[in-house]
Amino acid sequence: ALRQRYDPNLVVAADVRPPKNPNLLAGGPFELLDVLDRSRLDKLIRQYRPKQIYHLAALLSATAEKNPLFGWQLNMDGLLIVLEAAVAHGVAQVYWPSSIAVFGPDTPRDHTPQVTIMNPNTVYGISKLAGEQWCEWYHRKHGLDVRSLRYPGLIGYKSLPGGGTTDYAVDIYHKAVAGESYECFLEENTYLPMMYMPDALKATLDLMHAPAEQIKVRTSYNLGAMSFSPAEITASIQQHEPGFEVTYQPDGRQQIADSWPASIDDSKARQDWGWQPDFDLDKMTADMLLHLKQMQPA
Ligand code: AKB
Repeated sequence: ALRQRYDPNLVVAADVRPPKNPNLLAGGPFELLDVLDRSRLDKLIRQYRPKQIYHLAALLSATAEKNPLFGWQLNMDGLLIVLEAAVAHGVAQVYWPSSIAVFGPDTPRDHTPQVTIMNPNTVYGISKLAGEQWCEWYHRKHGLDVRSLRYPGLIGYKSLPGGGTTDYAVDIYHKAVAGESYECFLEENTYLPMMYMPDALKATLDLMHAPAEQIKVRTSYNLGAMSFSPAEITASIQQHEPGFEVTYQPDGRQQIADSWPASIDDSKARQDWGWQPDFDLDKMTADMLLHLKQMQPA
């Protein structure tokens, strides 16, 4: 998305291993970078002199529960290393995603407000909540223009599921297109806040390009688009694939999902910088199925 908006040669992609997506290699500069390696990050910042850093590296909820200490180290130290480097090198802006995982079992589940009881009970959620407070601190103490969104479950056709609790809603489309049935790891009536990737990209770029005086929340903004259950996404897919079947075998991820909001009040993002999603469940389903079918080997 950034390479479509800017000169692609000025957008440096970085990851800890070479990307599977060939566009990242062909579309502009790519650098191998472990975000925990401060000296390499310093070297790359000196080399490319970026104006903005989008720092996305993290372990997601289900993976971090299995590997808690590394989850904490990557999610927390990774953020602090980027914030410190941005201040040291005068990088103008930092983007860092938070998540609905900052909320916990004591949080009101429906239309979860921007400011409410948090008490997350996953390693990932604890790291995201602490990260939000660090972002606010770097803004207040160092004047760093760091901005953040609490992403709901993100659904896209370009990347495969990556260890999240909301990932069933990505996997299910792949199975439907492959003509297979799907065994869902959440119960059929578990509602979670979700968003289609084009909306997430739009929100991220809109937030980053909004005038600084409009950004009133320096922890992280609630962000919503839709809320659905496994039964509802199944029904949406069945409108296109009537023979598609789903069975339910909840595992440890059910507990994580039960501790998160079912829907989000994002009125602050709408007021402050004009957030408005484009996709609902059925529109997303039509677009996902179309793209995944086009990507299938002939
Ligand atoms: C996850 O499920 O861990 C993520 C998230 C909601 O942050 N997709």
